Formats: sequence, structure tokens, C-alpha cells
Amino acid sequence: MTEALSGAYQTLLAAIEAVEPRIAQATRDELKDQRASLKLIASENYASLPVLATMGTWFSDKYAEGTVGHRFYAGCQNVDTVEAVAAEHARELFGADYAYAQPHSGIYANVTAYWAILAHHIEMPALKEFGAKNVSELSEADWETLRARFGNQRLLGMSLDAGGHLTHGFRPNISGKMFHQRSYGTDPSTGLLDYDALAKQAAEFKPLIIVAGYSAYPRRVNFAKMREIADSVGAVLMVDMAHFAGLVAGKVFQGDEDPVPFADVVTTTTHKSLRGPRGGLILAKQDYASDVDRGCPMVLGGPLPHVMAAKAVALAEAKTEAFQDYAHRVVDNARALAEGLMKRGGKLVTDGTDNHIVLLDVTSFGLTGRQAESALLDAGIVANRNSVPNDPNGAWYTSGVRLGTPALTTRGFTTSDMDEVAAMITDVLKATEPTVKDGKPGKAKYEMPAGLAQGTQERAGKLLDSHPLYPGLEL
Ligand code: DSN
Repeated sequence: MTEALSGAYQTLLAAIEAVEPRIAQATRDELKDQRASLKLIASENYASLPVLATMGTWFSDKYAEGTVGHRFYAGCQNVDTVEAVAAEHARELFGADYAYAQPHSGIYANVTAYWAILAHHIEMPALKEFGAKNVSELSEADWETLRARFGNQRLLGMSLDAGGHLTHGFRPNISGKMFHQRSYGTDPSTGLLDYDALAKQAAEFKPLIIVAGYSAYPRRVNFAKMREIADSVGAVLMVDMAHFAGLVAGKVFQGDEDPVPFADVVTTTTHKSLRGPRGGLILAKQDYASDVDRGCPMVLGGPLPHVMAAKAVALAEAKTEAFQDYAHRVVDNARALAEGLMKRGGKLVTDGTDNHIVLLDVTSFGLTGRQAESALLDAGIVANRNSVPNDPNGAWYTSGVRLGTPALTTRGFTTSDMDEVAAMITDVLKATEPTVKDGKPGKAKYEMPAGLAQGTQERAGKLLDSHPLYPGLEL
């Protein structure tokens, strides 16, 4: 199949080349670069060729605002099929009451979920109180009352430097502006979530919504405990599983570690560990289904039918045993990477991992995250700098590098390959020095011994060659 798709891609690229050769060339170069580097960005992956191919069709041309069978545009019968199939796969895969495949990205999924929760808990009761069927019927005075209520709700989410996400109430983000927000952190001595401290904070703050989930926390979360805490203060529990949706789909996270049975609303992206197209998805308990269904026009514009189609294909892939095996190998590989780093002197936040993320504190190498990220990139290792809890270097320079195994596991990397990757990372970081100016080490510039970057790229090349990306695809 790859050979046939290879021919199809060559034909498509030739067609693009005839219109804008620079884009055809950039597309070829991107594949070349992705093939030639060790991709350790924890939020990236490699979607299958069927998933990628599904995005390149005429579904892109269709407007379909509304919901399945209830559109504001004509001629949406095939989009209805696409959206219904994507939602059906999502419900079955995750055991959810309801699924909404329209969000264009993780942030749109979260903002849609927030407004759905506000609609459920604030707008609907107010409409009843004021005797109106919808907001357009409200008098000016009642509308102002409702607007004030919308603006006075409380959100409690994990802080960015403890591993939370911008959309969990970070003040510069819309989530931090829409709500009165507070953040919970991790235990300063262990880096782990402290459920007792969180319960205390929730009891004092009394939020409408508690958000669980993370983008840089290398451990599992007990969602049964999160539910208990939410119930103890009458809060809605929303879980953002964008990072670990693939581990839920692949049945690595089960029981108390599976958010779906415990959360009122679950949001995710579809392109990280889930390995689908770039996009978002919302799952919800039946109670919230009609509120989330109002995502368009409440927050979203027209859905992207070509991306919803690709979500359906990726979700079908995620239902297979092969995907379950993949998800388990992602975690085995992260453990192997963590152990490989620690045995070579690397200091990890929480001293290890039990998901797909490893958070390396690079101050033990005398570097900032920015210097470490750049030195690793020179050596062909792509990872992103990241804050560590209470980071002394702030969010720009940072003290950490976040590493993730979903992408390399897709290429077929094994635990012994990950040990070699750990050796390459520590060899590069041990040999890299911050540039000293006026007797003081800087935070951005660095020096590497001659030949180290090239030598590491060659070392990485051997591993990459033994696990080709899209084998048979020749452009
Ligand atoms: N940008 C994603 C990540 O890297 O985790 C989150 O939005």
C-alpha cells in the first residue's frame, strides 16, 4: 500500500509544483527533515498515510455549520456521515456517552467545553429564572445580570510551571481572563500532585470547574480522587487529556487512571499520542451533550470536514490491537529513556516517568533549557525547552527540556534504542558549556566541542535508518 500511496503523493506533489514550486519543495524538505532527526517533542507524532491522505480532499471545500442532520448549509449529507462516524468511533473507543468531533484544535476544544459548562450551569438556570427561551429574549437588565454571572465564575487548574496548560487558567490566556482563576501546583519536595493540598485549596476557593490534565507532568493522575475532590465542593470536573489520549485509547490508563468514567467533560487533541490529524475532540456525560453540541455557533465557526474525516480514520486505527501495543511501548520507551538519563547523571522532575513524558532538569548540566534545546537541535535531537516547577529561569529560558516518546515509538524504536538516545542526549549536554560574558554565564548562547554535533547526527542517523519513517514513500 505504501508503494501505491508513494506514487499518489508524487503525482500530487507534481501538481502542487506546477502552481507553487516553493511549497512543493518545502513539503519534500519537511519529510526529509522529519526523517533525519530524533523527534522527541512530547506533543508530536507521525500520522499514518491514510490519515494524512484523508485530509487532502474536497471535504475541505464544504461549509457545515450546525450539527449532524441539523445544518445551517445545504448539501451536508456526506459531512453528516463523516461527523457521525468520527463521533461513533470516539464514543466506542473511549466508552463515552457523547462525542463532539468539531473543535479545530485543543484550545478550541477547551474554550468550547468551558462555554458549554457555563451554558449548563449559568445560562440555562438564568433563562429559566428570567422566563426566556434563549438569550435574545432577555431584557437588557436581565442580560447584564447574566453577563455579570458569566464573568464571575471560578476555575481551578494546574499551574503552567507544574505541568498544566495555558488553557487551564493561565492569566495571559483567554481561560485566565474569562474566569477568576487559581492554580494548583505539585509537592515541592517530590514534584508530584498533592491531592490533599488540592482538596484543601478547592474547599477554600470553591471553583465552578476543576481542570485536571497536563502537558508537562511525567506521572499518571488518579481521576477517581479528582472526582472526589470535585464532588466535595460541588465542582464540575473537566479533564484535558490532550497529551495522554493515546494512552487512554490504548488501554494503558485504565481504572482510576482513565478520566472518561469520572469527568463530566473530557477534551483532547487528536494529533499527539492519539496519532491522528491536528484537531480537537470533546467527550461528555449525557447531561452536557446538548450544551457541547452548541459549540458551533457558540465558539466555533464552520467545522473542518476533511479533518473530521481524518479523525474518524485515526480513531478507527486507535481501536486496533496494534494501537494498544503501540501505546504500551510508548510508556516502556519513556521509562527506558528516563532510566538511561538518570544512570548517566541526568536529574528528572519526579525522578522518573510513568507516562510518555520525561522532564529533564538541565541545570544539573549547568545549562538553561534554551541552551540545552539549541545544543540538542544542532545534534539532530528535536525536543522543546520547558519550565520545571518553580523555575528560577522563567518561562522563556527555562531550566528543563521536555522529552516524549510517542513519535519515535511510531517509528519502531525499542527500549534499547531509547537507552542509546539517552546516551546521546547526556553526551551532548555534558559537553555543552554556557558562553561566559563579563565573567558570567549567559542564558542563551553556548559552546559545543568541534565535531560533537556532526558526530551525534551520524550516531542518530544509524538508529533512524534502522527505523525508517513511511518506508517506501519516495518523493
Ligand atoms: N503545544 C502543546 C504541547 O506541546 O504540549 C500543547 O498545546
